[in-house]
Amino acid sequence: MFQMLIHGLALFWSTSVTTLETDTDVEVRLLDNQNAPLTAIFDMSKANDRVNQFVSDAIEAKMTDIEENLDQQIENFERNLTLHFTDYLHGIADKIVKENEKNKVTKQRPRCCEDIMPKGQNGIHTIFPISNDNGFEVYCDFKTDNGNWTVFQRRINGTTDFFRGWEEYENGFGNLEVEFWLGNRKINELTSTGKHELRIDLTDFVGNTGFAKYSTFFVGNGSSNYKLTVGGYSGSLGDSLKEVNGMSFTTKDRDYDHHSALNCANNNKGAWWYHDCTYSNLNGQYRQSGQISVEGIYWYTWKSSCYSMKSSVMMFRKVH
Ligand SMILES: [Ca+2]
Repeated sequence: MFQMLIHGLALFWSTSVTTLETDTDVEVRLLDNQNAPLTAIFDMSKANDRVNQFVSDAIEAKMTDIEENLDQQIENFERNLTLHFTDYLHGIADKIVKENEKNKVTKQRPRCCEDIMPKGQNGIHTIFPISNDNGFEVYCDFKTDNGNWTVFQRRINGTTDFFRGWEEYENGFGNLEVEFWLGNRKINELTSTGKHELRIDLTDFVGNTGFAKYSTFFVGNGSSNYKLTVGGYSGSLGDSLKEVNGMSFTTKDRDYDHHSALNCANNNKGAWWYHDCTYSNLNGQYRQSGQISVEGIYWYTWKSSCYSMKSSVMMFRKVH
């Protein structure tokens, strides 16, 4: 059912629509203002053409819109991609420049005593291990046995107390020019990069000297309680570290030794990689004369545990 207004007649028409002979003719029954039946025949062929044209125009317009829109989106995408790619390339270039600058600075910074130039006299230098950008001071020995040694322990006159607790041994104490312990954390840091060897030089009170060298030396980190790895002995003192290889560090306030009945640091009045307890005690008590019991600075395979040294120096260097 449908209604439509026809100009000039003011007729209302209602009723069904019937298709005539051709597919395009449509008969519509109408009523005039006296209710007399009238019939109007519409030719729908043009209407169909117009509908087809309208639909075709609409599709074409829509397609044009879509094409224009797509072109715009592709253009935006290309522009954004170019911008992002340019930013990305700039980012990479910046990183390369920064890395080169950092490497330049690193190259100028000595990582260990071996990197110090020129060598000159033994003495204190600031080094910058890989894991430590701030660096710290160490005492370098450029003379003994072809040099490049980092000294990490020295006893020469008893001016520094070595009977100390865990934290002080961890951080280090004393005076680098005189007597000191460099510190377990730094020793770990420095011996962690590459392979290192250890050298120990001892002097007694009548001028005898001796040395012990170990081709392998490494001190573990804090979570291993600064476990000692040492081996490959050579020298004149005998091997008094053999028993303590693989042991953690023990101080008077941290007992990691294997003696179940006592703390070896208290027993030997020192701090060391004690087993149960030890053939070496180079952080023991300083005595102005050599005679003392197991509390002194002793090296059992040279002078038993009853003789305390006049001097002790411990140092390491990188092995190539
Ligand atoms: Ca113990």
